[in-house]
Amino acid sequence: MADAELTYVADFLPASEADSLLAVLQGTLAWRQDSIRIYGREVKIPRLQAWYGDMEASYKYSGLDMHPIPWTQALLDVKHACEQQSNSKFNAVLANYYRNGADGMGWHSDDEPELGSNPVIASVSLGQSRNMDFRHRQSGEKYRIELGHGSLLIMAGPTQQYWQHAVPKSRKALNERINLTFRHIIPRAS
Ligand SMILES: O=C(O)CCC(=O)C(=O)O
Ligand SMILES: [Mn+2]
Repeated sequence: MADAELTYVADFLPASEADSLLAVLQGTLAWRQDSIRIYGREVKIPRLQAWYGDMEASYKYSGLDMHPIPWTQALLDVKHACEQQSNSKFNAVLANYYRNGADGMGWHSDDEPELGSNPVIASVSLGQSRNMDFRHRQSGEKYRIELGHGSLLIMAGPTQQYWQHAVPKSRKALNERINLTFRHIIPRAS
């Protein structure tokens, strides 16, 4: 892919570790279904989310003010593994819980100002494999990759500047999937 820097590590977590992490996160994270305003109407987003991180990492996501909950040990362990693999530091994670094929995430880039330019984002996938689609903002060129159980996708360099990504809904009866996207939020001056 031109104008992108993507690394996919299929076997980032051994299957048994990925299995137990999925169960732990399912049972222990503070999952919530947020709403966004579209044309003045409150619409529930089609997935559950939870935002964890260092206190310095407050963040706006799709117009929502997200205040991080302090790290759990399970999240810290994955964070450290992601930091080693990507040679980067993270201070927050957005956890996404896709309950079935009717859950998904629309086209967007992770290009909020709090992430700075050329952010490194480490994205761990657990459970049901789901597709991630990429679409180049200028050329419209498209790519699809499948994000498997225990995998890591690192997005870096100009990826967010030139490409949008999405997790499309599916009419198939899909099982649940948890995704963790580790980010580095530039602390706000206050
Ligand atoms: O679920 C995924 O793999 C993608 C999540 C994502 O793009 C995000 O949280 O910004
Ligand atoms: Mn994203």
